Amino acid sequence: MFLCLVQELDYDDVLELREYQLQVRVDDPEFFTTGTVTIQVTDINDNAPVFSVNEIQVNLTEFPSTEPGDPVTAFTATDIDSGDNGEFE
Ligand SMILES: [Ca+2]
Ligand SMILES: [Ca+2]
Repeated sequence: MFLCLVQELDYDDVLELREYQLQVRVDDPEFFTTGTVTIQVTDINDNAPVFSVNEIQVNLTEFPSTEPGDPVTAFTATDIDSGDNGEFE
């Protein structure tokens, strides 16, 4: 006996389940037994991090109004993968 997937699994889709519990049953002519199959979907690193904005323009004044080490700008990025798969630098 075996189970097979009928559709793709997507851990990162909030509309999809991350755990499935299936009740299974086997019969012979006189008896049967039942069991539970629990399937847990695990995340993989299948999404790239994305910037909060696609382009940043910065105007800086030349030295000596600015110096090496001065902050230039700040930006953020996110990654919808979970745990280590959602880490970036
Ligand atoms: Ca993922
Ligand atoms: Ca990722």
